[in-house]
Amino acid sequence: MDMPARKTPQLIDFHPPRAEMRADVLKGLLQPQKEISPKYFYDAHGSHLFEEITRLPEYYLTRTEASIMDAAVGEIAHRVGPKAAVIEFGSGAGAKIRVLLEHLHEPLAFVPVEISRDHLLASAQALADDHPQLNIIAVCADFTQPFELPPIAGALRNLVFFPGSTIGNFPPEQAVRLLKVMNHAAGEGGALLIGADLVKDKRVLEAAYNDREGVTAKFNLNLLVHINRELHADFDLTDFQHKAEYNSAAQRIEMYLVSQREQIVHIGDRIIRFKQGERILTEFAYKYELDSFAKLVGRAGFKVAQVWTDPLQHFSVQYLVRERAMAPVQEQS
Ligand code: AVJ
Repeated sequence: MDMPARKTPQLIDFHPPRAEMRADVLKGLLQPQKEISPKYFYDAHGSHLFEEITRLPEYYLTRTEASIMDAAVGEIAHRVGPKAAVIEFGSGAGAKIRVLLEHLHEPLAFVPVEISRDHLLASAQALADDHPQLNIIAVCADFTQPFELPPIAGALRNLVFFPGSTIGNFPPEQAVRLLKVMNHAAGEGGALLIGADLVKDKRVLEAAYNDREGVTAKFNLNLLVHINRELHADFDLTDFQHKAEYNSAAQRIEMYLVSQREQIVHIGDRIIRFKQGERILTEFAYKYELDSFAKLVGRAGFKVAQVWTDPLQHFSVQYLVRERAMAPVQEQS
């Protein structure tokens, strides 16, 4: 039997060069509060560890969002209407888009935007095999910076999809800046379907980021492995410890790597000094109240049209319509 010709998705590659990562990491480590961006968690092993996190009993986010999506996808498809182009920011392994694409009415195009090229290509190819009629344009880019989206002929609406509460990684000012990029991507008449984690009992939150198996600790420490490999650094993993705590005043989980002793680390030809107990900030995970989230997205020209939550109100999936056009703002660096 003849196999049908396999369509290969188009790739648009804006992958940032290594020099950019080096400058960014050094800049963060030279601040009084040392920090490394959570976007560097996601090398191949880090992406694999994150997949493992999503299956942990304590990590309620992914499975709660999936159950909300399962219940809401009919209403979502109705709101989106036919012949939409779906643009997913940070598509990862591409698991979340499937339920949406299966329920949308004749979706025209799917544009995954993802910094990990391997993940992007593998998931785009798998989707192309299952949806031969769908125009798939894979964009390899750091979506925290404005980037050029390919034009999609014939789409009646753009739907930006940003699941997983990845928005929680960004402090309010940065979140608004990113939402403006999404506003621009959504375009005239467009919408944003976004997953946002909600404020809840501190014990539930802290358990989700301090799992008993220690997978989150491995995920956090793998950041240093990634930097060692990519930037010729010599972080010793046994000299740093994972820490995650909920800051109730700021309504966010803060994740750190804590130096276990006074030490010196080399990054190429640069030297970084650590005191004992000094912490590198590696991630924020903001948690929201529904009204403060509505205010946040309002600053980026979006209006909340519908919110779906789970019975325990642990997580929310929100359909935002673009009310006002917003120009994306380039980061000052
Ligand atoms: C991918 C940003 C949603 O904040 O829960 C999981 C990443 N970090 N465990 C989150 C993460 C530690 C995750 N987000």
